Amino acid sequence: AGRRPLVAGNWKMNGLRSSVSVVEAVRNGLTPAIHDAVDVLICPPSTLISSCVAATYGSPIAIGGQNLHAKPSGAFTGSISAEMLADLGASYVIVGHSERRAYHYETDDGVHAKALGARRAGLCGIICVGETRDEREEGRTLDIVRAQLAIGVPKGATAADTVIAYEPVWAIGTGLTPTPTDVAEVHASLREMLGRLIGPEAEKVRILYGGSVKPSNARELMAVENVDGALVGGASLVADDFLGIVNAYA
Ligand code: G2H
Repeated sequence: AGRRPLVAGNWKMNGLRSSVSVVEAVRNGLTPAIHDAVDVLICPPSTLISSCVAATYGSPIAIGGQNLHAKPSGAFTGSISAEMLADLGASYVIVGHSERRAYHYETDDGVHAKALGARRAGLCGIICVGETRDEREEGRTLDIVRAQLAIGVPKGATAADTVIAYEPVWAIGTGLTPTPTDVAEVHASLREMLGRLIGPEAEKVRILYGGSVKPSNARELMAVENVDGALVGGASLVADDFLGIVNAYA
């Protein structure tokens, strides 16, 4: 459906100022031909957004946040709004990553509010969904991810303001990945659910796969129907690994 692949790095809580050199190395490793074929995004910790934006100035690499508060401003000590991320030059923000859901008790309603916040500030929200190992073993994967999508995705979402990321919780940081057949099944079901939620626009929305994506498995995952890119954690911390994955999608 002519969806442009997106490869997004999620640094999680990793990186000091010296890590901006990784962004510089990624920038230097990307050719115009790669940029023609794939969108590249790096989501460093909030503390590094400014310096990463500066390090990618004039390049098509986008910089994003990993989380946001749903409100634009107010008495919310320690929180960062979409407006603040946008003000720094971020253009994307990850919403409802499983680690936020697990360790910070984020709910699907909270994800919905944050996705609205991202849109309000002109950011593209990457809404994450995924089942736990128990849910998969109980055969509830599709029910779980479809419900997360139905509640999380705001009405009127478009391909410009929304990306979906399917991240099976049991595959995150574990080295385990679902089979291409499993990924295809989930992504097709998410696409179908998106169609119910937002109509024909669903065909344009990118659905990323995330969870232990590495240079060695990126090509196989990217060949799966309805996989429109990758959300990369651990492997995005090493420039050569991240470049290897970007190359697989180019
Ligand atoms: C899933 C992924 C990136 P990793 O959390 O969001 O991390 O690639 O380390 O499994």
